[in-house]
Amino acid sequence: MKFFLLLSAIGFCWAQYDPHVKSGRTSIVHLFEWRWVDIALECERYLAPKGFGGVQVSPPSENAVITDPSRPWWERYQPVSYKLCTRSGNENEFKDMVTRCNNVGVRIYVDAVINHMTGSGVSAGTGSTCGSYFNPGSEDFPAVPYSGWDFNDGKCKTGSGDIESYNDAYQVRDCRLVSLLDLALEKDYVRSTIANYLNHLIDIGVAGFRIDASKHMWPGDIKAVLDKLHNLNTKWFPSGSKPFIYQEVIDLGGEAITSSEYFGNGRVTEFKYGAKLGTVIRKWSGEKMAYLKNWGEGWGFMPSNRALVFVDNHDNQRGHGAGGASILTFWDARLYKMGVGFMLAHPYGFTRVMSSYRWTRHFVNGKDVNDWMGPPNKNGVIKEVTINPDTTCGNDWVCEHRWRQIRNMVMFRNVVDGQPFTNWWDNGSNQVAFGRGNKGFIVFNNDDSTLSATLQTGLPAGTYCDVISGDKSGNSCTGIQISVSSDGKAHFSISNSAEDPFIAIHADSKL
Ligand code: AAO
Repeated sequence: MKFFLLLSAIGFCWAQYDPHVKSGRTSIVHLFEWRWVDIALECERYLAPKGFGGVQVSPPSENAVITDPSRPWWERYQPVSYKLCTRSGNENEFKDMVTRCNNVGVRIYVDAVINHMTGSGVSAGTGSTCGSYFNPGSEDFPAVPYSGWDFNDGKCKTGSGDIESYNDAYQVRDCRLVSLLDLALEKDYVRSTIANYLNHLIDIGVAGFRIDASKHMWPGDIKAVLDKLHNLNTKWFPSGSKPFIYQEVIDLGGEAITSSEYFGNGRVTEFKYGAKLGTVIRKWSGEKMAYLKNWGEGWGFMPSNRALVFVDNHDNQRGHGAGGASILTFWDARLYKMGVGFMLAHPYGFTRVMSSYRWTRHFVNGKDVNDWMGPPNKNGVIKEVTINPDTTCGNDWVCEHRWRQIRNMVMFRNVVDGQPFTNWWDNGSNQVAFGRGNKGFIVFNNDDSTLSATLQTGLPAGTYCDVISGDKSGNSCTGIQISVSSDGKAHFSISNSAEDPFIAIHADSKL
């Protein structure tokens, strides 16, 4: 029996649900559209010292260069080959990034675009990030190579060849997503070609994959590809480790396809999480923070150990994908910090922090017509992520992960890792608090009046620094100080007009 338990424990740790982050680290960050050289530096100068577990990088595979509109961010979701050659950098730069990040214990997860190639309407030629020829009209991608035989045209039954209804699982998997040429993943040649691409990345040292548009592939076809994958590179990972897999499936309910169909392959993105959390923190639809008491499975979310969670992602922060207007982003910084703070304090799911760039929004009838705008660039070349004297980023990189409140909550999550959800308190409205065993405690005031309460924190007696209003610095706090008495209780006072109306303390912020 004991032997069996040991085997199943190993089975879990070595499996596709495990992110393979360094022990004690619990979150990853999506460095959207960053160059590989900047990510390598960020791993060394910031992510490792601040306790981040890993980075999701933008698709590294060669893509079509889109000129109308001019170089949108979404051109990277239109592959023309699997050469590691994009605006973020070339193969040598990619390898250097993976090596340097792994050497400081920060993992790299690749956004793998394997459901499709470019849009059918993109013009043929060598307008690609590495100069490879391709012809969407004749479905010819010689740099892979793929030809007409490798696409799903025969299987799709809609008149347009595109997905016309999300209520029909066959259309969603066999037809084209917004006219993107749909690969025939039932073919062994296609499966092997994709597996070769992913194995190349695994051998370089990546720790896993976000599988883009997973909803648009049959779970069995994804499994057939995963079954061909190598174990992770033993230079950095225990032998027998499988790549971490998280599949992008948007399931807000009410469609033919559900997230649970994909659990066998790995984790799945839980899109209900950000949509609901945004609604609660914005206080829309009669929602209040008091209702978060049973957040997680209690809200109809997937099992925690299958969920990849986030407040916003690169799509829904600009109106693409799903979630709608409730999604919190850096544009609503005050509410956003509370949302990310709540996510990182709460035990549910494996957490991903978003790191964005600023663009010029222009709303016409409620829609941002500039939702396509690519990263900060000069003549199309992505700009360097510069670091200001106050540690924030320049050149229009937002770097939410460097905001004190978010960076410190990433550390909070590391400190409370494995501790139970405890000592919930609420005022029946939008003042709530909870602890994580005897390691951490967090209090929110999202009401229109001051919070003043003496609460059981579960923490040992002592003086703690609030990591939201400041940091612990030597033997003092740069922000608010909280005294926990010998019975574990502490008094909290949070004005509803505070810059950040929440307070968080943990074992490592104790003086
Ligand atoms: C671009 C152009 C297109 C052009 C195409 C080809 O914009 O006009 O036809 O090139 O030339 C990204 C961009 C796309 C871009 C594409 C390729 O977002 O605009 O197209 O690159 O360059 C669906 C998918 C999901 C996908 C999401 C955007 O299921 O997989 O659309 N996300 C990933 C990436 C994304 C990328 C791709 C996939 C493609 O993260 O960046 O696209 O590689 C429903 C469905 C969802 C569906 C949404 C949007 O959602 O459930 O599955 O997502 O619709 O179509 C309520 C519902 C909710 C519903 C939502 C919206 O909230 O509850 O379920 O409304 O209707």
